[in-house]
Amino acid sequence: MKSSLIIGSLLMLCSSAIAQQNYDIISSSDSEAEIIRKAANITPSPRQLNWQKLELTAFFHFGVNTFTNREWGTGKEDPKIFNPSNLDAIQWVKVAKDAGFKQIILTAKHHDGFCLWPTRTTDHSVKSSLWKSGKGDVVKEVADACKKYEIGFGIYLSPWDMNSPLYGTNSYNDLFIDQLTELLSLYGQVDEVWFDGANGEGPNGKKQEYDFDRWYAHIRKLQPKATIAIMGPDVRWVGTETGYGRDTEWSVLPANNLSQTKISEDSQQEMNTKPTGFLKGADIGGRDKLKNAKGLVWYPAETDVSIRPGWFYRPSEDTKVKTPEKLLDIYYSSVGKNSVLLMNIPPDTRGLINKSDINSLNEWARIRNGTFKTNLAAKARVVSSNGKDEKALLDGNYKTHWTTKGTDTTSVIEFTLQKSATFDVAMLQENITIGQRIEKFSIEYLDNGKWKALTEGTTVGYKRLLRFKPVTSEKVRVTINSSRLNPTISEFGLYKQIE
Ligand code: FUL
Repeated sequence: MKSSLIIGSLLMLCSSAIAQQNYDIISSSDSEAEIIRKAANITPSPRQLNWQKLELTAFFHFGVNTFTNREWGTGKEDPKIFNPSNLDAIQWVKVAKDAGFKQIILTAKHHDGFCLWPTRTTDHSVKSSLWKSGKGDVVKEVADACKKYEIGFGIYLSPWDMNSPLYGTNSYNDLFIDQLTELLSLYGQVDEVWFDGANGEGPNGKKQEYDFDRWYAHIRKLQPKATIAIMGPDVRWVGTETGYGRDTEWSVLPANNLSQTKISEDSQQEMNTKPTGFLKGADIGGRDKLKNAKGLVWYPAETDVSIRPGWFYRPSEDTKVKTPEKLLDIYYSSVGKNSVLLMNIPPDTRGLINKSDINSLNEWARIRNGTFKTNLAAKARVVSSNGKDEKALLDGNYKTHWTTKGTDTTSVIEFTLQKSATFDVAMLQENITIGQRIEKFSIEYLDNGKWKALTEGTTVGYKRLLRFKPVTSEKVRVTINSSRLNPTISEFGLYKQIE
């Protein structure tokens, strides 16, 4: 599929059923100032907004690779090797829910083509395995567990299929549609469909031309609320699988640079550590990137990472599970940088999440919950230069926001705490239902009557978290140095990270 067609469908699909617009067209007569004004007014679609608010989502990579200790299978695996001794999807989902995840995504089919549900499209599935004498359905068990715990359910369906004899022919696109039909109509609500970028050769050495347009339209028809991620129009891959997003993260990007083909080529590696292709670079949506744009689109970043070195479970990695401190750092560098975190927690050969992973997740959740429980600025007195609705900054309601009067794009907001407090984390949230606008800000604190620099940043977006050495003060001020249009802030917070 040509990338220009994908971009066309990106724009078309983004536009369906939205009140405000999550894209805009640039005309050749638009000045640079007009392009920036347009960018500042682009807003997420309702499904993109709901997705962004999840903040934490989890991946379950599970399949034949779990039993072969491989990252990528071959497609030639005997389905009989899939035989978890004690599979309990309720345990998986409870572990995820307890750790704060709001949605999970299951690898219904990975690149090896083995299907975790008894599909009618191939025998290469749980149906041919020894597990539950071929009568089991992992997709159903996970979907039901998500309903029980009231968290979102998503599916990963790998376009690349190393097993299907049809791969590399037009009929594969039909087979893929049939697989989508099963997954999107037999298991209740599906909240996210995740298409991997990896696209290698099938069993006959052929590569496939994916019919993305047809797949997207089919998903919209069967599950209109589902976001389509990565090789899809709603959610963008941040560009690395390390868990670390960029400091400057714009959700509005030039549409003409969005080559899905390029994403696909760039992800032909088992574990990406560096941004590749057009996703490379510290800032992919800044003014210099927009000035030659043909169109603009809301295309927010998702940061995916595994809690272990690999995506699938291996016993040898039980001692290499990321520590709670590392997970915390990843949290600040993904959720705290205008992105949604997608963390993989791979079930083991028993079909259970391993103790080592649970311990790390629980401790991580304890630190996060303890830290963000008390906003030390909650009862502060607020004044701002040429600003309005200061109360909105601390009302705990994302929908209300502070902004500037007239056409001001800069401002200083001063917070006087009820009493002096010690803090080492600051939080800012822009109201993205108005648009993403802030380009540069700094935060200072009053120390013995003198303002001292605390931290600074560029973009804010849905959420920006900043860590610094603990300081004790009763006055803090946020300076917005530059913004694409009137800046907005929905919420502000100061916190002390707990031990
Ligand atoms: C990559 C895949 O190749 C990995 O195996 C994994 O599924 C990851 C989430 O995406 O592109």
